[in-house]
Amino acid sequence: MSYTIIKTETLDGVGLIRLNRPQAMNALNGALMAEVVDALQAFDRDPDVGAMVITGDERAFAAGADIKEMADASVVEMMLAERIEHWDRIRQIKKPIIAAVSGWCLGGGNELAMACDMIVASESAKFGQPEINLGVIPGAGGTQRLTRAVGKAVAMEMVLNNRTLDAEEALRYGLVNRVVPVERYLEEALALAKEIAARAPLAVRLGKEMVNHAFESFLADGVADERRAFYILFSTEDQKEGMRAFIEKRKPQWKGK
Ligand code: DAK
Repeated sequence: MSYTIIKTETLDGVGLIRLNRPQAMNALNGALMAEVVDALQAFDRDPDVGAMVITGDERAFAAGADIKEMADASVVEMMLAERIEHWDRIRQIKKPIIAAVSGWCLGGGNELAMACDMIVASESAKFGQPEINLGVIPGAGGTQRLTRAVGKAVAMEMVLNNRTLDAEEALRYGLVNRVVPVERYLEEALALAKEIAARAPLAVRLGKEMVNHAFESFLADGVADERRAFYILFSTEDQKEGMRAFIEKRKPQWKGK
């Protein structure tokens, strides 16, 4: 399969996926997400691949879902959009996925990193859930996985007040596995993936499944509730204003309705 937005290759038993929309800070539009999921599924089926790495570029892992794509969407359009299923499909991937993160890792970008099994961060990585600036909340597991990863106190600040974590804070709070100099973050993630890829495949598969089981008990309910809450915000004037203001590069005027 050839892709137009992502780049893929296989290195020493590791499937590498590079998000490649640098002009948009790797914002996750529907087409990009479809390619990511397709590549993950292909690597998951490939007997020569034991683990995967998803990365962006030095400036941005991904700056979130594509605001320009969803700014004018209605509740119904958001609910019916195929991109929603992409996130569920990522959860079905059986082999381990490591996110190699540098630069901005925001909104849906942070949710994609958290949907992976481990995160290797460069010293320049910055993690956040800035949806509140757009008049919405995280809609792809952000409120749920983030809270389990960093705890309630930090998650509340990130979700309600756009607190951004630098790489060292993210390490301290348990969001990432390790922090390395920017020149080495991808190399480090690939080396970690290669080590895991060389381990007993079935044990790795069940190990991943069981750790996620512990992490995700009751998560499905939370994600479903979060999704409904996310849709509801698309019926507010503040969502339209928040996203329009971003595109027009001005401060939003909140109305609380
Ligand atoms: N969407 C679309 N375009 C984006 C973008 C985004 N998220 N982030 C950046 N860009 C574009 C900018 O518009 C700009 O494009 P041009 O103006 O050049 O055409 C280009 O990338 C470069 O960005 P900047 O000029 O802004 O670059 P700076 O270095 O000044 O700032 C920044 C970098 C990352 C701090 C800034 O771009 C920024 O604040 N970006 C927005 C971050 C954000 O708000 N992210 C959250 C988006 S909402 C769901 C699944 C997922 C989601 C929801 C539901 N379901 C399954 C239900 C996720 C929602 C979100 O992620």
